[in-house]
Parts: sequence; C-alpha cells; structure tokens
Amino acid sequence: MANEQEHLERIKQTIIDGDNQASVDAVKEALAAGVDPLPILNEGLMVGADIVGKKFESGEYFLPQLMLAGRALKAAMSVVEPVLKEKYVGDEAVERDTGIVVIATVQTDIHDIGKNIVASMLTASGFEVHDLGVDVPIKDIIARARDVKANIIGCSALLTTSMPFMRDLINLLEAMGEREHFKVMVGGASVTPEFAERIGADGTAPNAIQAVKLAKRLIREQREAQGAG
Ligand code: B12
Repeated sequence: MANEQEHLERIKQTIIDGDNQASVDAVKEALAAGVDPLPILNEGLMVGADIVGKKFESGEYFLPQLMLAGRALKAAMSVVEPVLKEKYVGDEAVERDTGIVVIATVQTDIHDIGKNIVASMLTASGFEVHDLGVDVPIKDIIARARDVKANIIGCSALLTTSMPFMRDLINLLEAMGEREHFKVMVGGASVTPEFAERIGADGTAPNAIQAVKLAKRLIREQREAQGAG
C-alpha cells in the first residue's frame, strides 16, 4: 500500500503528465487511503502546477502541455473540493463573521482554477460570493462591489503582467475616496505577502483554506473598526 508521500508524488506526476483521468484516479485513491485533502491541494496539485509552469518557462513544455495540465488540475479539483469543504468548513459553515465578497481574476488574465476554489470555499463558509469570472476590468470589479455593498474585494492574478492591475484597483479606490469601504485581498501563484503589502492590499493567502481564514479576519477587523468609529 502506498504511503501519503507516494500518493502526493503520484498526484503531482499526473499534473506534470497532463493526464486528466489519471489525476482524478490518483486523487480519489489518495482520499480513499485517508490522505488529507489539504496536502493533496498544496503538496500534490499545486506543486505539480508549479513544475509544469517551470517546464513551460524553460521551453521544455509548450502551450498544449500547459493546457493539458490545466484540464487535469480542473478535473482533480472537482474531486478534492467537496472533501476540502467537508473537512475544513464543516459545522462552522454559517457563521456570524461572514460577509459579502466580490471576487474576480483581473483584466488580461484568464487563469481561474485557483480563484474558483477560493470562491467555492468562501461560499461554503457562509460568505455571499459574487464571482465575476476572468479578465475583468478593475472598474467593473469596483462597480459591482459598490452595487452589492461588498465587504471584501478579492482579486486573483497569475501573470506578472496582470498583477499590477491589483495595485491599480487599490489606487482607483483611493482616488474615488472609497478605499475604507472595502477590504481588499489579493492572491495567485506569484503573489507574495510583500507584494500585497507594497500595493496596499489588506492581505493575501497561499491557498483556499487560508483565504477563508483571511476573509473572516478581515470581516472581524472591519466590524471592529465600524464599532470603534
Ligand atoms: C494551468 C495554467 C494555465 C491554463 C489556465 C487554465 C485555467 N482555466 O485557469 C492555460 C493553459 C489557459 C494558461 C494560459 C497561459 N499561461 Co498559464 N499557467 C498555468 C499553471 C501551470 C497552473 C495554474 C493553476 O491553475 N494552478 C493551480 C491553482 C490551484 O493554484 P493558484 O492559481 O495559485 O491558486 C491558489 C492560490 O494562489 C490561492 N489564490 C488564487 N487566487 C486567489 C485570490 C485570492 C483573493 C486569494 C486570497 C488567494 C488566491 O488559492 C488558490 C487555491 O489554493 C501556471 C503555473 C503555476 N505555478 O501556477 C501557469 C502560469 C501562471 N501561466 C503562465 C503563462 C505565461 C501563461 C500564458 C501567457 C501562456 C501563453 N503563452 O499563452 C497564458 C496566459 C493567458 C492569459 N491571458 O491569462 C506563467 C505566468 C508567468 C508570469 N511570470 O507571468 C505561469 C506561472 C507558468 C510559468 N512559470 O511560466 N495557463
């Protein structure tokens, strides 16, 4: 019988191979063997995605392999996601500390696998989530956040060329005099805490579980500030 490390290794490899069916099978088998869904996401799927990215960068892989990896990631996510919810959201689901989130992948960027799982975990945790999709102009994100009276704006970006739009969104909020109306959280494979701080965001998280924790903390901070003000 395979141990946890072997399961994670296999999951990672199926993403590197871009093998849709094999990644679904590998995730199912790992879950059946009792492997926790969080390392499956963080140490299996995301590590595999990272390796595919590096191979693409170095010229060993081309766009078709990137697309196959994306397809395998999506398929595997659909298996791991319900189990993540069950294990990490559980009874906490409907909590007092939830609020309204508008989330989108920012303009010029169409990566949505990570954003979708964040949106889905937030929904499962009791947040009202408005997912605007991919390649969304920052003005549209702000307009929707105002419309639905969002507490939090969540921006996802995976391209280094799209990340600056998250800074632009924060600057635009400031220019509109609306920065204090919204907490802004940012994320995506290349987003670091240093980047988030530099652009004046309220936080970032490396995965969907941490994103939910961050969102809950931001809501608490917002309510405390309102209570104090
Ligand atoms: C799959 C993939 C694709 C798929 C995307 C399919 C889809 N529907 O999303 C396809 C084939 C379409 C694609 C296209 C391209 N891609 Co691509 N892609 C990837 C790859 C391999 C995996 C991305 C992924 O899904 N990861 C898995 C998810 C679960 O992880 P995640 O997105 O990081 O999300 C987690 C966290 O970051 C966090 N999170 C995510 N969002 C948010 C938001 C908030 C608010 C918070 C708090 C947290 C959070 O939680 C998530 C879940 O745990 C990455 C490599 C990598 N390291 O990520 C390259 C990568 C992102 N792509 C890259 C490139 C270059 C491209 C293309 C430009 C290629 C081309 N020449 O056309 C195009 C760009 C198209 C565009 N305009 O956007 C580069 C970007 C390099 C750079 N420096 O900018 C990367 C890094 C690969 C590389 N190393 O070269 N890609």
